[in-house]
Amino acid sequence: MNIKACIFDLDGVIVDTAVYHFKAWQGIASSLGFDFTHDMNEKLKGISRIDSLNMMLNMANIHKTDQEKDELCKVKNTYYQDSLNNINESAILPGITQLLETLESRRIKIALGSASKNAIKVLELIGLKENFEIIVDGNGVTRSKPDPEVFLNGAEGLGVQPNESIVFEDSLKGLEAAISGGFRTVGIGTAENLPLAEVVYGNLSGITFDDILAALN
Ligand code: B16
Ligand code: MG
Repeated sequence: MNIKACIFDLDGVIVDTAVYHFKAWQGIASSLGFDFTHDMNEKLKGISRIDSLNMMLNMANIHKTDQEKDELCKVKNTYYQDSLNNINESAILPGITQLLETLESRRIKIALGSASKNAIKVLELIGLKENFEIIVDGNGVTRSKPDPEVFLNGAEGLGVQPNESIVFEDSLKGLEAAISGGFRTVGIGTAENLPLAEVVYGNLSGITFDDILAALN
């Protein structure tokens, strides 16, 4: 195995913002008169804003026009951006800072592969923007995860092959994207929620890069 790069998802892998997406969607659901549960949220993780809204409306059997959907997406993003006021480097998830330092010292390339259009703002707020050589986010892709576009663009930008790169993901849709693109995979979460990952960690606290390489071998 010759790993040359790591490509990280943002929300739920680098930073603890998945809960803010969840709360923002809960606000939208409650304005539409239904409860949005954790189980429903798990299905939305990793996909674009509009795809998330469409999935949520389908779950609740609610029909909206394209214009109404556009408005609901704007309101959801306002809720989400309001909660970003609380974000600073303390929201970086356990083990991430240490792992990024190790990767840099071992000259392993680092990219971001996120569905979020707020990715750069979040990276700036937590002070990690400069750690990423390539940032591919929701503004730079045309197809949402589980399409591999976001990760393939990241690998291409870094000049590495997918099978030389590890994708770190907290969502099933993101893992599907990584696998169909031919990447190695690390899941962040539970094996129950992320059965497709080659290895799953609850978080990366105390997990070294060598631990990860050994687990993928
Ligand atoms: P935005 P990731 C994803 O980010 C989130 O998991 C998902 O919940 C969110 O709907 C999506 O970004 C779009 O985010 O509304 O900020 O453009 O996990 O791919 O880093
Ligand atoms: Mg995520």
